[in-house]
Amino acid sequence: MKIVSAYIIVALASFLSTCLNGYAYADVKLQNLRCEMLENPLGIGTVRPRLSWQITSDARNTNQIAYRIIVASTPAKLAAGEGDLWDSRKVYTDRSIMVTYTGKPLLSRTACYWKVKVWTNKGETKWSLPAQWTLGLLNATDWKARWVGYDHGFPWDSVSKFSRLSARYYRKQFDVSSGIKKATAYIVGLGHYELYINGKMIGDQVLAEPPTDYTQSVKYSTFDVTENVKQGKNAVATVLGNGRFFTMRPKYKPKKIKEFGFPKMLLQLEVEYINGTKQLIVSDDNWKFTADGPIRTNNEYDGEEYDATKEFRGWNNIGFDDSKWSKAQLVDPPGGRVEAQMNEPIKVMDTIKPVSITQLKNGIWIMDMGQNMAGWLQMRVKGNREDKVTLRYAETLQPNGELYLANLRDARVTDVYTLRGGEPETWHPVFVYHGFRYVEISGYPGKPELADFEGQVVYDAMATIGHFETSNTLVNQIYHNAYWGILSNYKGMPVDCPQRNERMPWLGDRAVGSLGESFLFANGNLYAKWLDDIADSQKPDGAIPDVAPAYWNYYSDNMTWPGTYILVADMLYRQFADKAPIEKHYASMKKWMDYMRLKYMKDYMVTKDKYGDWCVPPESPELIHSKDPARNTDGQLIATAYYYHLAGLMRKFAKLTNRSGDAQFFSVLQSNIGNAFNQKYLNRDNFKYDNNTITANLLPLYFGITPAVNRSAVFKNIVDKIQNEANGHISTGVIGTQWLMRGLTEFGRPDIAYRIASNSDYPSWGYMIKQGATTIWELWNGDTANPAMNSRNHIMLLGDLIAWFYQDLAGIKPVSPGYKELVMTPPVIKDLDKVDASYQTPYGLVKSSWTCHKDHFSWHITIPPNSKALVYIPINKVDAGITESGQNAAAVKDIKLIKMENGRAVFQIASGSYDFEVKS
Ligand code: RAM
Repeated sequence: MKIVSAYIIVALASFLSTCLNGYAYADVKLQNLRCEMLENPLGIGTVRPRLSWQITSDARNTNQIAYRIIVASTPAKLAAGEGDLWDSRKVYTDRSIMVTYTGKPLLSRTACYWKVKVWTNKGETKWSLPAQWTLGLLNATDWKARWVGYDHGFPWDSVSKFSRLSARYYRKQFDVSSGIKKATAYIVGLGHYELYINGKMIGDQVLAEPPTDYTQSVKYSTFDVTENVKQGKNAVATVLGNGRFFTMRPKYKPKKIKEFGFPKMLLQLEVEYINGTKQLIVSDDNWKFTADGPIRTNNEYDGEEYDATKEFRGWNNIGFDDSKWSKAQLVDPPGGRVEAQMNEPIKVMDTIKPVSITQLKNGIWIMDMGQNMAGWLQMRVKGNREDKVTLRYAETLQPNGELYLANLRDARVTDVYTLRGGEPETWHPVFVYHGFRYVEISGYPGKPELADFEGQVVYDAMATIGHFETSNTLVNQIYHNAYWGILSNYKGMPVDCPQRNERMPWLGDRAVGSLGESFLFANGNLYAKWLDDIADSQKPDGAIPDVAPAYWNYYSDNMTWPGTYILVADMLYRQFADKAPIEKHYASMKKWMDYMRLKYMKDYMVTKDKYGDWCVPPESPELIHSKDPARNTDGQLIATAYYYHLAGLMRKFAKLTNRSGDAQFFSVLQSNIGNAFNQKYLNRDNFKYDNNTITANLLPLYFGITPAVNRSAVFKNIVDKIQNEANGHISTGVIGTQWLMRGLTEFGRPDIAYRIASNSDYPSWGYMIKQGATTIWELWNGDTANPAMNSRNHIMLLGDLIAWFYQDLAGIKPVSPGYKELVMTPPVIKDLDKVDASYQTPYGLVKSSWTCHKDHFSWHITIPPNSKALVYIPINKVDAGITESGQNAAAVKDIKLIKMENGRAVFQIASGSYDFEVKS
C-alpha cells in the first residue's frame, strides 16, 4: 500500500513537473545579467553589489515568483552548481532588479561567477548563462605601487595661459616565470593614459580615466591581462596626457581655475601563478620615461600635435633601448581617494563619413562632416617626411566659406600632424577631442579625398536604450539633434558643450535634462558617478557649486544649479530603481538645504539667486541675455519655488530612508514656504503670479504651490500668454523650459505643448533646424546672438522636451521605481497622427506605438515580464468598441477594465504584447 501511494506521488510529481517545464507552460528565459548595472564588470569597488536580470517570455502575464542566485569562486564550481560564495536558495519575491549580494564577505580581487534561475507563474527558467564580476583593490594597503610623474615642464613645453605639455612615455621591462594563472593590471593615469603590454594596447577605452576633482577622488581601472603577459621577458608601458589634471589654462585665472599639477600615474600589475605565488610589477622609480616623443602637446581646448618623426619604434615592447630615457621620479599622490571606476569608460562609439570637401584657397580645404559632433577626425595621408598637416575645427562657417571661430572664444582647436613619410599614415589625436561639424585642412600633401577621413564619435560607452519617432518629420529631426547634442556632451561627466574654452560640468543644464537623456542612454552609472563628484565638491559649510567637479570655482549659492544634486538622485531612483545615491547623499543634500535655508531664507523666502530663467528669448536678435523686465522672472521667486520643490523631494527621500522626523520637518517647511510664496507673489485680484511670465506662473502651478482653487486661473494665465503674446511660441529660458511641456500637458493642453514643439519659426527648436542646426543651440537666437556665449551644441534648452516625448507623447511613464509599474496615457493631439517609441526599462523593453487612422485608433503596446501597466485608451464614446487583437478588449484574459475616466477607458494590462484598436 505504502509502495503504491509512493509510486502515485512520484508519478504525480513527474506529471506536474512536465507541466511546469514542458509544453503546458511558456518559454521563459533570462537575459542581460547585470552587476551594479554593468555587464561583467572587473574591479568593482562595492562589496555588496546589486544584481539584476531580465525575464523574457512568449506568454503574457509572466511574473516572477521566486529566484535563486548562485555565486561561485570559479567557473567550474558555478557549472557544478556549487555556490561557495553565495547560494541565495529559493527566495520568494518578485524582485528581479537590484538584488543585493549577501553572500560571503568579498575581499579585494575576488572573482565572482554567477548565474540565476527564476520561477514564474508561467513556469521556471533554466539557469541563466554565467556572468561574472571581480573585486578591485579595496584597501589602500593593497596598493604597493608608487605614484610616478615629473612635476616640471620640458624646454619645449610651455606652462602658460595656453599650456603646451608633451605627453610622457613610461616603460618597464620585467621577467615572468612559467605557470601563469592570471594577470591583472590596475591603473590610475592622470589626466589621461594609454596602457600597453608587450606592444599591445590594453582595452579599447579612450580619454581614460573619468575626470574628477583629483584632490578628492581618482578612479582606477582594472584589466584582465592574462592573455597579454607571457613567460619570459615582458614590457609594460604607458603614455600620460593632460586631461583635466594638468589644466588647459594654467596660470590664467588662479582664483577661478583649479590646478592639480603635472601628469602622474599609479600602476600595479599582478601576476598570479598556478603554484599560488604572486608577482607584482608596480610603478616606481625603476621605470624609465621620456617626454621627447611624438605627442608634442595635448590640450583639450587647443588640440594635439603629433610629430611622427619623433616616434620611437618598439618603445612599448621588449628589447627597446631606453638607455637615453630618464629614470622615473616618485611624486606626491594627487590627494584623492583611489576608487574603482564604476561608470562606463569613454570609447569611440560611432564613425561618420564626411559629406563634402571643397577647396577654399590654394592648399586650404574645408570638409563638412554633415553633423555637428564631438570626437576627432581620423586622417589617412601619404607624403614626405616632415610634411605638416594642420586641422582646425568649427561648428559653422562664415559666409565666405571660412571657419567661424568666434564662438569658440580662445580655444585654438588645432591638431597638427607631422608625417613620418613614405607609406600611407593613419592618425587621430588621442588625448583631446573637438566639437565640430567643419574641418579646415591645410598642408595636406596632394588632394584630400573624402575616403581618407573619418569622424570618430567619442562618448561614454552607454547603450542607446530609446527609440522615438512620430509622424512629424520636424519633431523627429529635433529628436535627432537632441540625441547628437546629448551624446556629444558626455565625457566621463556631463559637460555643457564640447567645442569652446569651457566644456564644464554645469549642474543647471542637467536638472531635468538628465531625465530626458535617461530615455536615450543607459546613463545611470554616469549620473551616479556625477553625484559623487558633486558631493566631493561640497564645502565644509554645505555650499554646492554650479560646476562640479569644481574645475571652475563657482560657489555662487543659488537653488537652481546646485539643486540638480537632488533632482538627479530622484531621476536615478525613478528611472533605474537605484536607491543607493539617495542613501549615500542624503546627509550632504540635507546639509546643503540647511545651508541655503539658514543663510538665505527670510520669512520663508529664499533671497538668493544667480542665473534667473537663464537664456530666455531676448528682445533683440544680437542679445545673449534679455534686459527686458517683462521677459525675466524674479530670481527670488525662482529660488523659493525651487526650494519648495526640492524640499518635497527631500521629504520623499527622508521617508524612503526611514527618517520620519526629517520628513515631517520638510513637510512643515514646504507648507510655510508655499503660504509665504502665494502671499508675496500671487495677485489676489487677477490670480497672476508676479509679473505674469510663463515661468512665474508655471513653477508654483507645477510644483503644487498654487492653491487648488486657483489652479485653473493660473493655468489660464499660461495659456493666454502663450497664445496671445507669444503666438504659440516658447518664451521661457533654461528654468521654465524644464517644466513647460509636462506642465501644459498635465493641466490639459498637450496641443499647446505640441504646437511649441513643432514650430519652425523663431523662437523654437524647429527654428534651429531650419537654420541648418544638427544639434541644439545654447541660445534660442544662436544664429544672430553675440558669439561671446553662443555654442551650437548645448543641451540645456531642451528642458523637459525629451522626457515629454517619452512619458507623454509615447506614454511611457513609471509609477513605481524602475518601471515595475507603468501608466500609459498618451494625449490625443489633433495634428499628431503617430508615435512609435520603445525604451529599455530595467525590466526589459517597453513599446508604445500608436496611430490615429481616419476611422480608428490603434495602439501596439509591449510590457516586459514582471512588470505591468495601466493604459488609458482614448475613446470618443463610452460605448465605442475597443478590441485587442480583434477581440472585445474587456473580455480578453490578462486585460482588466478598471474604470472610465475623462473619455478614456482605463485597463490594467499584464506583461506581453497587445494590439488595441478603437473604432470611432
Ligand atoms: C554658460 C553656459 C552653461 C550654463 C552657465 C550658467 O557658461 O551656458 O551651460 O550653465 O553659463
